[in-house]
Amino acid sequence: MADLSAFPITSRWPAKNPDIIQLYSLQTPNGVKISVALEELALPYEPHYVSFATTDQKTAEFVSLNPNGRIPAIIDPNGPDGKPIGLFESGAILLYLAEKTGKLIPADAAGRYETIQWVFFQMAGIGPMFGQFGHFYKFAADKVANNSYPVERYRDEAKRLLSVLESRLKGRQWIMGDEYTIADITTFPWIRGADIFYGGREVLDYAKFPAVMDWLQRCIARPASEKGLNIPVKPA
Ligand SMILES: N[C@@H](CCC(=O)N[C@@H](CS)C(=O)NCC(=O)O)C(=O)O
Repeated sequence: MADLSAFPITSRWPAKNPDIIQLYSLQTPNGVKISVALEELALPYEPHYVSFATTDQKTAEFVSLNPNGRIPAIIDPNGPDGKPIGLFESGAILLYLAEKTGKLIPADAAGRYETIQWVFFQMAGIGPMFGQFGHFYKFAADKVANNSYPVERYRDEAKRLLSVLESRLKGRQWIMGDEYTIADITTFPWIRGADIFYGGREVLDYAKFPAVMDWLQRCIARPASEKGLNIPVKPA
């Protein structure tokens, strides 16, 4: 049985089965990327619920794994050289899982880098810009009631990024063409999230991006991806 005692996070979230991947997460756009990937890969894993209501993500135990105090994070007891590895940053975790299994990423070098390029496009563009849009449009709307600039700034940038994605997806089934990859998995939860968490469908003109909308439905229609969107479940 793997010994995870070197990871203080396991004292707050004990591993029932320390031989499988431990996931520390919540059903947010960044969090579900990892449960979606793990479900698609059919890898055994143990999800742990990190509650924002009790700021679990800022506790000493959580920060010992991710000094940035944000979900998602994982421990893989069977990391490189068979040793346990802890990882944070959703893009890094997705790349790790894809390389570990040789799945969800093309085998050829050019396709691999092209996929990584689109993963970075989400990580550096869609995630931060959509996140700021959601902040000002929904969560801090009262703080900018007298200043329309923050919402306009991030709304327009989010729409610009959607138009880049629209061009890429026109005539393609997935971001990388015929293969469903970590580029899709890192991106679709954000497009879905801006609608269901921020109520941004109209203000972001979703109807003007039909290729993105059709692709989003294809992503969600995948049984493993759909399952991953609902993990981790809040403990009773
Ligand atoms: N770049 C990071 C961003 C992680 C992130 O912002 N996670 C959010 C949830 S989607 C979070 O933990 N927020 C809680 C907080 O900021 O305290 C990643 O992709 O893993």
